[in-house]
Amino acid sequence: AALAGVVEYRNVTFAYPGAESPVLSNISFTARPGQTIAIIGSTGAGKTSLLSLLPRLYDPAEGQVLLDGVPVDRLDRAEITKRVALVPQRPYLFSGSIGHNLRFGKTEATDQELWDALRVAQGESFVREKKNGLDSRISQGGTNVSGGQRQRLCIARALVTKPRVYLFDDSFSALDVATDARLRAALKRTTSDATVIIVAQRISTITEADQILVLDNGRIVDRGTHEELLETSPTYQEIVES
Ligand code: TTP
Ligand code: MG
Repeated sequence: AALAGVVEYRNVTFAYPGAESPVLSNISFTARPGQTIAIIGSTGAGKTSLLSLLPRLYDPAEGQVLLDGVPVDRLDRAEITKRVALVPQRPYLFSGSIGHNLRFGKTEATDQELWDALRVAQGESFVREKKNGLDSRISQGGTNVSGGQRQRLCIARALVTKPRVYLFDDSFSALDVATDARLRAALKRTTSDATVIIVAQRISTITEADQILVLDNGRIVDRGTHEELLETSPTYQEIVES
């Protein structure tokens, strides 16, 4: 199918403009519809940089990033945006109503679609509790919502666009463990045929991933399921124990 959502990184090496050494070296992996791929690694390992190449915030120096078999530099940016939703590590809310913020990627979304997305993102109750619901105002930069509420609104915003591929950059870290678990269970149900790539800090967020990539200093040093990595990966064991 033309809009399947298969993501492939093929021998990708990337350095920021003007930097001497690459932040990503020889990255290869494939993420298919229905799969959850998790990326874990210490701060500065290159997780955010890795995600940024799919929506073409940057282009790699070597290798290729492909979406449904097509190198992304041959796709129109608008086309990528339609298929790929990135929830950034520091998600941005702008001054305006909650509804306005949730419709950022899809202006024609109905209120019902917004509530459906909020329900999955575990954001329904705090928005319902507000006197003006979806019309409640967010202040510039989202300073009048908590970090966890902001993360949930930005996850809902991604859900509204109904993409084929979700990129979550540390999107669950400001949530308590129980909310994190509920949110991911709901996500799994609604995005069961999408491709999901999750960058996470907490091991509990990713134990059920189909594949975990252990990133260290810009390289994938180990890969496997949680159980496999517990057996085989000293780097993973260190993260688990930390
Ligand atoms: P990141 O890709 O931001 O590392 P990370 O996402 O794994 O870290 P964290 O867990 O803290 O979110 O950075 C990798 C390297 O790239 C790091 O040395 C900083 C550098 N970098 C830039 O030079 N410019 C950028 O815009 C970014 C995002 C990172
Ligand atoms: Mg990061």
